[in-house]
Amino acid sequence: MAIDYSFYLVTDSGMLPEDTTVLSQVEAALENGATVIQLREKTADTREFVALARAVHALTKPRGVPLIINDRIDVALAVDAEGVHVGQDDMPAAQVRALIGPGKIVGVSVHDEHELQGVLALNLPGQPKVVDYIGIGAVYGTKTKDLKEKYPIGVYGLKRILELNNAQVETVAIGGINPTNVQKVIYGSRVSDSVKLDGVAVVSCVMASKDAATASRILSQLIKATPPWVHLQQQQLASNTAPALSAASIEQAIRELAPQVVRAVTQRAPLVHHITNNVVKNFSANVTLATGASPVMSECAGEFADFSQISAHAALLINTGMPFSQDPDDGGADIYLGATEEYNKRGLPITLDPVGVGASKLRQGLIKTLLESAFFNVVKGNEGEIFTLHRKVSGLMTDEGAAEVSTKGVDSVGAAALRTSIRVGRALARHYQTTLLMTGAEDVVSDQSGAWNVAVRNGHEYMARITGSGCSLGSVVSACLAVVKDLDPTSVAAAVDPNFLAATTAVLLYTIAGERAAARPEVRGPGTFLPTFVDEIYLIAEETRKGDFSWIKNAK
Ligand code: 3NM
Ligand code: MG
Repeated sequence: MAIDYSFYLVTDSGMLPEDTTVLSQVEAALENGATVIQLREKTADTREFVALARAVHALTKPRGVPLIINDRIDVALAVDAEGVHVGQDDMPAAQVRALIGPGKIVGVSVHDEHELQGVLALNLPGQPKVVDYIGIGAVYGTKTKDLKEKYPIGVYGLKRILELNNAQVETVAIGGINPTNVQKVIYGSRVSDSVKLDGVAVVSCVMASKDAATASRILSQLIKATPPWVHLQQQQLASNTAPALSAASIEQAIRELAPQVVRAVTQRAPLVHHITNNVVKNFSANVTLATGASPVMSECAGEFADFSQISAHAALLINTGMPFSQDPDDGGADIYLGATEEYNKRGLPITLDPVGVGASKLRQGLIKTLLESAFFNVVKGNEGEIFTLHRKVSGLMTDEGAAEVSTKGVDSVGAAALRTSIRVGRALARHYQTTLLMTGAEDVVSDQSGAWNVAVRNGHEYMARITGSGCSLGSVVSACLAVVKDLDPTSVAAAVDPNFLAATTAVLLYTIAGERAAARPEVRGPGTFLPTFVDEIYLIAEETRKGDFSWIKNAK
């Protein structure tokens, strides 16, 4: 009989809130969507464990939910549980199967490719399975289990294991999974319609919850729902084999559509919710207003849900220039993830600006957690930041190109480096399934399929001499993202990825405004440039609103 592994709860009596028991938490989860229960009691005496197992079985069995016992084959046999789960240091799976017989479920923990091969080798062709499913982890850092040397494998490590398993045994992911990241775990690891996770396993997000019923219900809904951002991923899967488009056809599409995006910003006045750093808040707010959009700045988790519902045209910008916490493991990722959850689940666009990712390990950990937990429509950064993402965060970097990239500063790009930039941008865009914008002397945009790549040559050196010009470009990207869904990008010859269109439009508006400002007679240096730059963004937006699209002719 097929087992529904989709919402797999693992118990832990060591983290129960006051006035709850393992039984009460399990019952709340069963009433709210849990499809498998694993009893994992590392410290219980045998008699106590058997009694608890019997009581839990009395809850699961009438509901048709399998009860799986961690490690203790004797306990599983004693209560006639539906299965056993063993770790790599427990009794070998073949022995477990021999003891509990053919009709039961056997699961094994797997942390890497080597352990996967060990498990797959046990299942011989033409014979009943020794191992039915694997628990793959830890996906994220977790305080529930001491994982010793075993680092979190991340969503992309998980995906590699799913690929190698190739649906030979069923799969659940475990480790640090909760409502803020569960959809990324499920969809970010998906290889194809048939090679994907069968379920997610959680401990603390239910067992340590004061309201296990609500926690379970929220998790169950997220597991069942298809996230609004998934259609973009599917486009990517479909277009992975598409040939790269010619530069001329990309340019033609952008010239046609970019003014329409800017006009939509002036018409819709989208909300751009910033979680950003103190240095640039004021400037970013002014730049946002100049485009015709409305800025809001909030780092207050309690209002993220409300902000994400103020307008159908809203976008979130996350700028990591001021991490929230001292925690070297994640730099306060919880605050950011509270916001990404709200915007992701409503299908509203999010931009990530990984400011200063090269500066500290804390930021690298934070940004890795964000990229592996949420879906970002656009990731934008300067050359140094994007190369750091590639080299130190993504795990993508091979020796190929390493020397070339590592010797590059953040200030200038030569002709050879432009090729490197495009290659790195494209690799990251595909890896993170996002549009990637790398700013530099030439700004490079790559869409998530790798088919669309463009380099923009507009701008002025004063832009690098005022503070916040990179950060505020993120505001303009977000404003464009918030309205781009209203356009019909299929109306041009080649269908344009809307995220790519928004990012490219923002760069063009921003850098052409910079050029125009620098050319004004009253501008004598960065100080006079700054207010004039804001003026020119405003003036371009105003011209465009009135139907004058001529500024786009300056695009290089
Ligand atoms: N096994 P939480 S991680 C029980 O990687 C367990 O094998 C893991 O707990 C593995 O959902 C883990 O609270 C703990 O992070 C998962
Ligand atoms: Mg064990």
